[in-house]
Amino acid sequence: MNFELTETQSLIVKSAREFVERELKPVAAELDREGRFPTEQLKGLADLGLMGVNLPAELGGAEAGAVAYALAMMEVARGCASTAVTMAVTNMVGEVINAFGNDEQRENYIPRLTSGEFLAGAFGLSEPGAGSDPGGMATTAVRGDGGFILNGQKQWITNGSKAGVTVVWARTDTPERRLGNKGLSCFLVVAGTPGLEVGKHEDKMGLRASETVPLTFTDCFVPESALMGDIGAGFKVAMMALDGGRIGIASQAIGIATAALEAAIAYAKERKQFGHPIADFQAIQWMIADSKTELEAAKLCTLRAAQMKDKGAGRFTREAAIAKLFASEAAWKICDRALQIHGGYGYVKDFPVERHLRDVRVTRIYEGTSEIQRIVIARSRLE
Ligand code: COS
Repeated sequence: MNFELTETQSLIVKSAREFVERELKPVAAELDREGRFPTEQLKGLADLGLMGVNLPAELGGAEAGAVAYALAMMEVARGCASTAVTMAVTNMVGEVINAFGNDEQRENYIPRLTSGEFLAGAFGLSEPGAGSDPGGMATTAVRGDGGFILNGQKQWITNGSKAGVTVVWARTDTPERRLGNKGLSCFLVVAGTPGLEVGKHEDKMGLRASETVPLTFTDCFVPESALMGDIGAGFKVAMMALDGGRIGIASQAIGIATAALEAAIAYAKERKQFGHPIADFQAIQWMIADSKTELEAAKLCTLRAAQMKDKGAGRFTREAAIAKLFASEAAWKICDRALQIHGGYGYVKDFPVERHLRDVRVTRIYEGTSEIQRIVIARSRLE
């Protein structure tokens, strides 16, 4: 086991941290307040190679690996959680195309995602009636002349209207012979394709500068070349992409919690009650100690899963689920304690912890709820 960072990993962390201090932290509260998509900031991330951290250099990626990606995500989320989720989904889309796309798809899409020509990518798996159970989705792709015709609706799509390309899952089995999760296939749908309509922006509790929309497909024709991977193999593509995605969300949760803990420590040193900074009181010290301990444990779980991914020695499904479950649940508690340390000031928008608490909540839900992570972990022990 090696806890030292490589030169490349250190460089990625350093450039992400500098960017966050200079470009993200100063504007994060404003982006949240105005619900403004971080267009300029994303271009800055692309210039640093952070829109394709674990993608090949020949396709414009940083080729720095999954550990470097997790560390970069922690830094970016420490500055602005909304920008971080936009970056996370774009990296995930680049990686899924790299892993499952053919050469033409890789060369067509990945350089545009990594360079920032495409502001973002999107991942179209969930539906109004299929969240935790993607095998029950209803969107269909029926073979037509020279391609497929998509019909259906996708829900909770991060970057939905901003994405140059969206990975869309649809049923390619027939109504007469439904095949459950073996009846799904995967398509690359470019922005502006006729029949693809973006719905109303969700008015979310947190991550308000990120975009979440439904997408509707009405007789939406995509050419044969849009099919990614084999017919019927889409479920496994989604699961494998989510294994990596969950490391990203664990890292996002850690970044948000780090910012909350930093804010709590600064406030505790400054705020005086009973003639002392509240940091002198053991009740506050214990909260800080518990938060720091949980944060370090979350980082270890997350970097272990990322290291397994980097080694490429097989599935890291359970480790990614452990990281996502532990980091998101711990981050929620850390943000709550940070708010508690701020007292009444934590409950108003003048201090950042209120935003951190709102932002972190969804990490226990998206890319697989905590309950789904527990299923994945338990199954891996019981099988
Ligand atoms: N990597 C590779 N293959 C995987 C896999 C993974 N991570 N997870 C499952 N598979 C394979 C299984 O090995 C199985 O293959 P075989 O049929 O060849 O044996 C197949 O996929 C079906 O797996 P399983 O029976 O476990 O599927 P379930 O329908 O029971 O679903 C869970 C399993 C619940 C884990 C899955 O549906 C899930 O992760 N749901 C949450 C989805 C999610 O995160 N949604 C949020 C969307 S993004 S906001």
